[in-house]
Amino acid sequence: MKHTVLSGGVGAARYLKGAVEAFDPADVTAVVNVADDVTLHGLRVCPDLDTCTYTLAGAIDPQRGWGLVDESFKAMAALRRYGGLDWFSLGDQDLGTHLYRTQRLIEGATLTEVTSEICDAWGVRATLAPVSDDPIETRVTLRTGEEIGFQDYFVRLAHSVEISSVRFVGAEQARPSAVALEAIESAETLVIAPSNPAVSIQPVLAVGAIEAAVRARPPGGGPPAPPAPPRRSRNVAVSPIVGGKALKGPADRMLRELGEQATVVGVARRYQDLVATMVIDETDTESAGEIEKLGMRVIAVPTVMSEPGVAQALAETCHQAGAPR
Ligand code: FO1
Repeated sequence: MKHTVLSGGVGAARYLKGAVEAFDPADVTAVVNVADDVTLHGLRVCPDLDTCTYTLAGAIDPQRGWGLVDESFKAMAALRRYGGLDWFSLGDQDLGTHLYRTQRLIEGATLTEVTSEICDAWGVRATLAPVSDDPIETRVTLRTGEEIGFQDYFVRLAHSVEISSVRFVGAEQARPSAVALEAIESAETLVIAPSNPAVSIQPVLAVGAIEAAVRARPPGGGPPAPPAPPRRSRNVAVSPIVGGKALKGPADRMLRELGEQATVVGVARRYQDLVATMVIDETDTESAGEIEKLGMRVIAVPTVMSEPGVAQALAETCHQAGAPR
């Protein structure tokens, strides 16, 4: 049995924690977004990979959802003294991860290799596969017309400015990582995690071979087969929008600013060609009919993973929904 999850940051990390409780962690692979990655102070920082690693290791700061628990920020305070770039808070222990990763990349290791080494060191038994070892960079165009980097928008400006579009520089040329591609092709179940569809999942799918592999998975799981078009791959997506709101972060506002509906139906529209089953929260049950009209099967269950046991049950539900029958 293999359970593969297209992943961004906090929402995906919580889902993965449930998946490794539900299944043998060796059977769980996350294909992780790298387009939020940034080089600061000469260090390569990979927020989504680190959020997944620290969460699976039980070491994430539960309040912030990023960085390590019991963290200190003395290096940042020292940096501030010199007027250095301090809007992106790198914790003292977290810095060790970025130092190690950067040195290994300089030595010629791939991001896949370094990530595997970091996971081993934290005792993480699930596989975290960067979607690509090549750089991909999310760029955000503001309503004003100015284009800035993702972390500039997300952290420096606290995502408080209106946006009009996003693009993923390098995605077209990026080669999929071998581990990611194999995990998608061989998975019994492929799940799109409850991550921001516009800036966490889209840059994963923007790697052409990754989207093609997701589409090429065998059909099933949806409504009865119509004569045409062919049934969709039996993939499953979990909505990160519950009751019209993002559980964490600005996904709802971003989707609206990008001209989409910030509802479970809007999320389903994004994924309608890729998945046969949408998993939505119970509170959105009334939207099931509209999603079914898109030709998808709907499963409504508790999806708010701050409650104990929810993430594990969610992973089990997704696995059953996406496994061959
Ligand atoms: N998010 C913030 O809102 N402020 C920060 O200072 C910040 C620092 C940070 C450091 C390391 C890391 O791995 C993540 C960090 N994040 C921070 C979170 C992160 O940049 C975003 O939440 C994601 O990129 C969006 O998925």
